[in-house]
Amino acid sequence: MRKLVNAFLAIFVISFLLILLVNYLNKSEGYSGGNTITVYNWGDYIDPELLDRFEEETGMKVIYETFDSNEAMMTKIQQGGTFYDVAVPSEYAIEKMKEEGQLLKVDHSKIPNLKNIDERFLDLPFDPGNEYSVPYFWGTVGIVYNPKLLDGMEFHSWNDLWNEELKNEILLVDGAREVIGFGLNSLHYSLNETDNDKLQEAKEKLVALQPNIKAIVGDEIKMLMVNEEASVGVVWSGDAADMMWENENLDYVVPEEGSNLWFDNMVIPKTAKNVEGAHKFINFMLDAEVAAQNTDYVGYSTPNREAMKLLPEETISDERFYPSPELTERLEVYENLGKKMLAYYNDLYLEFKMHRK
Ligand code: SPD
Repeated sequence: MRKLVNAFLAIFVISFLLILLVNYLNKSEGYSGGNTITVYNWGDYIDPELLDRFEEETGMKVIYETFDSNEAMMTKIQQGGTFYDVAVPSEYAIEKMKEEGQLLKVDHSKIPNLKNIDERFLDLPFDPGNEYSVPYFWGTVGIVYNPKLLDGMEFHSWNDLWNEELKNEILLVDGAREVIGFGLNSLHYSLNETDNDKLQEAKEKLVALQPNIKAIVGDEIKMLMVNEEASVGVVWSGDAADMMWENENLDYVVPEEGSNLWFDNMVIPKTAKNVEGAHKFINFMLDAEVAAQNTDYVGYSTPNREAMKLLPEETISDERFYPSPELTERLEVYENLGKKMLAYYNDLYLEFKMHRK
């Protein structure tokens, strides 16, 4: 009898532990392997229908998690304990992750749709030969504004944000490089500035902007601008395009001093559990029709030449989102400034944030 009780107890304990393990793995840290892949992407950055379609077409299950800054994404992956199969960092983050040995090389033979990508977006300095990354979307940083709420006011320069009439009107995207970046741009300095005096000057200038800042926000910036709860926002271009689709009073401008040109690419973290599945997902996202549908949904600019052929002419000829060569001349790509300098940018950003009323 005692043997039977012991056997029963052992089965009970083992089953309980198994349930705990499965729950833990399925929870939030990206469980993949077998027939599952885990994708780690920016918020509001994919048409959810495409995830369903990928699952239907491949029979795989997608676990999908989001982040709101490169810094948050890199910290999470670096801390370990995550098993993301695909992540979507921006250029300077890709360079840093590569340097730190956090990425696997992508196998181009498993991504035949790479041929759909326009050559302008391949072989860029942050990843020569696209050994570790494959283009997803690209864009700029600029000012979205609502002339209807601002008596027809227009924006041409970053310095227009300091206008006293804009008290408590401005929303800022919550990103250290973006905010310190436009502070630097407003002073005609480089977005990759490392000179301490210039960086301090930019931070002080941003502190002086505080009375005009209504809030520093994440993806909710779109809802606030669309609902006309704020009249000005510093945003990524595709979010502006999405807002303008919802509210035709809005306009977007890349200021004359210049701004940031950024590239978000898909990568496979070293800790991936389903490398085969990751390649399948990347290849799927590069299909012309899929990329066109995704572009139409999220509003960002696509690097996919074949997808562009399927998009309405008014989308791809809109120079606010597909900038002309003259405008592109004034844009600058973030460089990987090294661990210490990136941490310094973050510190300056925190100091600026601490001056909130
Ligand atoms: N809501 C999706 C935002 C994605 C924007 N990525 C921009 C990265 C700029 N460094």
